Amino acid sequence: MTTPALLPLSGRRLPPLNLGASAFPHHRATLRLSEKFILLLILSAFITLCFGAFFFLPDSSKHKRFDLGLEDVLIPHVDTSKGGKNLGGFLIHGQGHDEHRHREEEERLRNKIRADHEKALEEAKEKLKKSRDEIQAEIQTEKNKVVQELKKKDSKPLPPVPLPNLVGINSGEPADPDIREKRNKVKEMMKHAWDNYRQYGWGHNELKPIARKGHSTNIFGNSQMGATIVDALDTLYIMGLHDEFREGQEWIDKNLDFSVNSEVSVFEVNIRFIGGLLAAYYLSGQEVFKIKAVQLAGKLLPAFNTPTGIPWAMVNLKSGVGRNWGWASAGSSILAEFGTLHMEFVHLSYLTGDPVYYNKVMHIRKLLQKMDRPNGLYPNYLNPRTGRWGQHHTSVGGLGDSFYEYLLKAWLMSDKMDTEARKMYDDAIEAIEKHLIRKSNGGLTFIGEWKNGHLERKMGHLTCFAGGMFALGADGSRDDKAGHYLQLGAEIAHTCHESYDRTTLKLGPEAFKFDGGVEAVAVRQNEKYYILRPEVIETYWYMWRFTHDPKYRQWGWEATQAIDKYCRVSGGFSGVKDVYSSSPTYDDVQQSFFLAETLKYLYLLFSNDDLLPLDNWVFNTEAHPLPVLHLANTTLSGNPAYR
Ligand code: DMJ
Repeated sequence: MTTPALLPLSGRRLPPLNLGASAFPHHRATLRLSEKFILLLILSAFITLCFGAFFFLPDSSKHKRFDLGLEDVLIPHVDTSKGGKNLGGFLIHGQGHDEHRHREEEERLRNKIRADHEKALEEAKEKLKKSRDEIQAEIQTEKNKVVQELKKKDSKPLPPVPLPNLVGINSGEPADPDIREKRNKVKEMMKHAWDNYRQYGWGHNELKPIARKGHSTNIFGNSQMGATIVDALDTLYIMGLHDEFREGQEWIDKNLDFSVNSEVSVFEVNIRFIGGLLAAYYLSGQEVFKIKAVQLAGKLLPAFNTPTGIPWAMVNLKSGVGRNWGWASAGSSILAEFGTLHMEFVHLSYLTGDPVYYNKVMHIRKLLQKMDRPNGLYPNYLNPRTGRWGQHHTSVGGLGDSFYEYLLKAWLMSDKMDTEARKMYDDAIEAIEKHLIRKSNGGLTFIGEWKNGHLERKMGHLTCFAGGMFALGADGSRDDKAGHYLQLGAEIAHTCHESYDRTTLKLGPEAFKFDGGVEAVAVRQNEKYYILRPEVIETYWYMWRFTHDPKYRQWGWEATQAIDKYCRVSGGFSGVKDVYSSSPTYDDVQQSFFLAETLKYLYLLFSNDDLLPLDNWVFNTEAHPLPVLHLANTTLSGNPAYR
């Protein structure tokens, strides 16, 4: 005979309990009624016992749910060496004394849970007596407390390091009244740009000077990070606009917060925010800028978590998740982006004593050194997953530009000790001269772009920065070709000036051609805009510093007047959509780099050379000056400064 199957509490069916032959071998025949009855009695007693055990033994998960630090109390019971056994959460003790202690403990816990419940209920009742506003105010106070605590934790002072030699932070006032007047005009333009941003776009990333409201783009993510404030700080300082500088500092101190769920461009945030904050720190000595720069840098580090260590283009500041731009050659990272971190990251390691930043950028350099380069050129795209080049496109303008700039500046910033960087620069420039630099029929030197095996005879406004770079790198060049590179810089400056001079507004187009009878002129409608970019003026300034040829000040003044005439509106400065049109329309954006770079380079052009001398300061690609670090060879991992 077989009894009906027993259903355990879990609901899973057990195999039928055979109480026949194997259970009672002497009664192979059917069992008598009385025996059946006794068996049933035993069974029901057994079931009752199981139920009792289930309800009365302690349930550890139940305790944990209301636990207020009770775990510590429960854990010692799981000590099997003292005779207790841990059976899937149930504790069974072999000794009576332990059992007693255990029951007492259990009772204590129950009482505590009960008391906590009652307390919580009381508090809830109290809360409900309050008005909605009162409750909200209380929640806000609690939140603020947490934020303040976090801030205190994040704002710990960094270990002091010896400040580098900070020379040349002076007024740089020129003696010549005509030059002084021009310089004052530039300062007035800065004030106009700042005041309007202050009034209409404060805290936003940029300003829409016509709509008179804030503006932003995806490079800054979806948060109001005050890009214009951070980018403009050092220009304000240099110009002696100290009240404005203090306003900016106060905003940064109180509002600049990087714990935001926002996906930003690693490159842009590095050059504008970290570069801007570091420069503001070195110029003013205000600790807050250094602290903010280090906090932000920490948020960028997860972008380097790729199979190769080549960082993603974008990173979410909160989650640390990175990714690349959808348009960049099959998910590649971009040379000018991952190759434009070195200056800022070396300074971060210097100021914090933490080698992590330095190691990240040196890893990129080492990886690039190992790679084959088609014709000695660096392609613009590199896949961070495979470590292989993407599309073979080389440019000294957009996508490539500041990579070359940072090789040269890494050498200069290390007080010319980082000879590895200088060699990489020299090699790259030789290949660029051979494959990309040509003379037009009309005798204009231009830098084209290498695209899939052929040279495109087009030059971007962005490429015009290279005139200044060649001049800056002339001293110390291979085979002592200083004269040659200074001349090359002058030729590029001349070509870029032509690109301005051949327009109606005397402002340069975004890109211009040297093809089909066209020289230094934009052909396509979507290349005719000017968005307040600095590169041409940047080259004028470097050329001025190295040659003192007055034509550079003259060209700079032409650009100043054109910007003031055609880009100035009552709400700030705006880009224009067509530099060949006599009635241009505005793009309604006041770019943060207009305050960081364009106006700063103009101001320096009309200042004395002892304001931020180039022997002591190196300007990052966003025109933020960083001091030369007189360190031992920064390419050596044994350098004590980075140990
Ligand atoms: C700036 O943000 C930097 O100069 C960058 O290197 C490229 N160009 C823009 C301004 O044109």
